[in-house]
Amino acid sequence: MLAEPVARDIAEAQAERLRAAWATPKGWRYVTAVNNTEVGKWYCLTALVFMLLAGVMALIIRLQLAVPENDLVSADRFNQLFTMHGSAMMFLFAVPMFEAISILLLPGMLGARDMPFPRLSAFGYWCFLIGGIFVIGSIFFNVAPRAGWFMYPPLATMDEGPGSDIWLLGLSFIEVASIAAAVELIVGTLKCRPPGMRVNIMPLYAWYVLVVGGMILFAFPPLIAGDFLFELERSFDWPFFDPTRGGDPMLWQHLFWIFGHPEVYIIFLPSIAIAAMVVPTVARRPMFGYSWIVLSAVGTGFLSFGLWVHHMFTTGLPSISLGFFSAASEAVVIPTGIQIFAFLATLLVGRVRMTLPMLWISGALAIFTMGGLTGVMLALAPFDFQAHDTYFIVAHLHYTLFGGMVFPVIAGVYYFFPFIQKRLMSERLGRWAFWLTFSGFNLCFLPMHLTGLLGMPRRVYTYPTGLGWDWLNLISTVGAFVIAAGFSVFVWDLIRPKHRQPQIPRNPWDAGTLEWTHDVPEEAWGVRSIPHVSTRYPLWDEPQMLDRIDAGRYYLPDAQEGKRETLVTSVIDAVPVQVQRVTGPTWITLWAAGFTGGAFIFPTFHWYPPAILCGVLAICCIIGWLWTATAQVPEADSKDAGLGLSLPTYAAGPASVGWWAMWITMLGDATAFASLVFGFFFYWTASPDFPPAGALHPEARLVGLAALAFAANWALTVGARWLNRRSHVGGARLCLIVAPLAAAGGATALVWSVLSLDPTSHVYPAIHWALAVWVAVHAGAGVIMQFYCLAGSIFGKLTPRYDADIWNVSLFWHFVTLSALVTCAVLGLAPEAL
Ligand code: HEM
Ligand SMILES: [Cu+2]
Repeated sequence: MLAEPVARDIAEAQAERLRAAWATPKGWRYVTAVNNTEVGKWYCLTALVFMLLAGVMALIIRLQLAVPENDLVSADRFNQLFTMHGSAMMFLFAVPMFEAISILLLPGMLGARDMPFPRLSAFGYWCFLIGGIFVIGSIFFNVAPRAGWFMYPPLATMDEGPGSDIWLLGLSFIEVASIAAAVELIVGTLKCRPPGMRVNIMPLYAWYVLVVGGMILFAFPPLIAGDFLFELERSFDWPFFDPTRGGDPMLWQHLFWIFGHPEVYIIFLPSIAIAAMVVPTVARRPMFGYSWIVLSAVGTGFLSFGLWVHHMFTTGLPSISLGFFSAASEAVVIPTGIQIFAFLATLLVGRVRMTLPMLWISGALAIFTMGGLTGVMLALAPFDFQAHDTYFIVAHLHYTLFGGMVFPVIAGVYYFFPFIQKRLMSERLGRWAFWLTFSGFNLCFLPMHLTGLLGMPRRVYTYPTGLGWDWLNLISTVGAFVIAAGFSVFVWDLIRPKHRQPQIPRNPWDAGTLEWTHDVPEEAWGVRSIPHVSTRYPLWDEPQMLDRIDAGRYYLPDAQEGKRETLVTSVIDAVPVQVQRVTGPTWITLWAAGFTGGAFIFPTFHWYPPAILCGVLAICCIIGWLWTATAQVPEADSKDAGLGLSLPTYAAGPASVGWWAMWITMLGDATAFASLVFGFFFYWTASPDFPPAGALHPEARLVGLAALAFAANWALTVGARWLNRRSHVGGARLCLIVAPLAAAGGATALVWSVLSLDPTSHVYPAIHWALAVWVAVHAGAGVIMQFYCLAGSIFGKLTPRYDADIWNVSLFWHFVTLSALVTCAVLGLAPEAL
């Protein structure tokens, strides 16, 4: 699997062409870059800045609590501070940080040139930046959300001012960006591995990306569905969580924690993934128990969806469910323990070098284990009854989050810094930072266990003296500032100018995985040529690989057409199947993100016309971006990919990465829809007056009509694809003209069927309305897609041979038709059944 060496001048000419194709824009156009290393760096830095801001808020919280009866900040300010601290740490730091690091490193680990959809990563990043500034910025205007990071109604419903709306809309916007990044990462892992890298030899990090990406896909949508309901309640008074009109605040708690518990593992698993890259390198031996780790990671992922009720032990649920969820919460210790023991085993049998990254990993293990132990205590319902909503919880959650996230991420920064800069961070400063942070952390949070057991509730802005809490709080505050000192040292070390420091060669830690072949920052092409891989640690097993990659002796050593290209391989065995053209620098993603931001941000102030305008403009930008850069008709059907291999340059349907992305996105979308349906049945089972006596029901005939129209639309869309494939272009276009009419008719009939119901009167009509609106909005998106295909067919972008677009659109409609039919069944049949 190696090409003959080529003459030096030919190799240089190839490299020049690659360099030109992958060049990062200079000057102010730099912001249009979409390359994963650039976007990944911005993403990491932004998440870090948000974390520092949230950290400053924590310091203010701690100052206020340092002594009893303090009045440094008012009660209202305090509420804003802890809400924003928690929300920013979770939504603007912990989850995005994983995606940021993955965007930066995953293509490297997989020997790919870039992610499959670079513009999508850039779009996700800009959405994150805009949304994050909006959410965090609210604290400077004294309008920040203040109902706690889980926004429980009715507190959050009754809160005057835009705070709760900022939380709901701003964070939904960021969640959508998180899902986009997750889709990209999953497809990247499944389809962009180097030839030969079967799933059972891919780096453990990639496995964790799959597991965590999948979890994001199933965990975030319930929260988005909840946000959707909650915002409808706040803006239009639809009473989803208002018990006086049939609503139920418990539904929010369920939806929130169905998201919220997996979220904890979404935060924690990527840190294990970082450790799984660091530990084998410092131990100088392959990771022990690879398949055990993979199985446990998958197992943790699954189990984490069955634990959410342990956050709701005190809400009066039946004791049978307390017992079940208590046992399930204890059970998750097993897969978590297996992963930790696998690390310990690797360290035990290896020759460990206590480098800086390893130091931070050891700190992480110690702290996380401690947090895990208090977790085991809290999973016992009777203990939780005592400790619930006290400082014991604050201690527990910070032990898990610092051990399971902050420390491993910092280890990752020390470990991967030379990947970005070819320079090492300072050993001396690193040790100072570690010991300050480690001791400060324990000084701050260890006493909180006791403060909590002595009865101090969380989220109180002050407390009277004489309860035995005074000195404990003072110690915690001192600890918090010691952490801050540790962090300052770390951040200084990170940003201090290092150009006088000598550059070191690539792979300073002598690691075995492919990311260290990347020649950053000099070369933006990722890898000079894409190697064939047959072991888990290719750089250890084939010491000449680096030189051969650089000599262009593997796949895609050239960019003959001046296009950005990477290899697509099969899902399980990584057999090369396609040369994928990936997108390059552009302004349009920035515009698209800006307008999408407007569409989410204006409604927080109830400015609907500009919001709608922004929405329309965002759609225009996205259409423009897709039209000009995706599924382009290639100049030739196939091309030489090196090593005598000729590969297609275009793929449609299940062979294409776009189709996979659509599938995965729609899984998430279907999960959000399922959460709404869950809401319907939740009310039905939990509420005695659902439907209320004498309630109006949706117009059954209209519902039936809607179902028929949606079915017809589906048949027409699939028919269009079928006809187009068989070169009946005229027939296909006709279908694409009639189908949108059917879809629009279906959506109209559905909304019409609920039109006489007053959604503000009771939750029964409100949930009908919510389902109808959900389907109608999706139908609208589907109609735009159908017209996009029609235009493609007319202007030669979609032909019988090159038909990826219509495959993706049919796939979209499979899902939306299913949700439309389920909605019709619920709306049409429920009145009969209830
Ligand atoms: C400098 C380090 C930190 C300090 C001193 C700190 C301090 C605190 C304190 C004192 C509270 C309780 C506020 C109250 O209940 O009144 C709190 C809450 C919280 N913290 Fe931190 N924290 C730090 C870092 C973090 C990190 C890194 C994360 C997550 C990655 C985090 C996530 C949270 C969450 C989710 C809450 C709950 C907020 C709520 O009750 O709504 N914290 N923090
Ligand atoms: Cu939990």
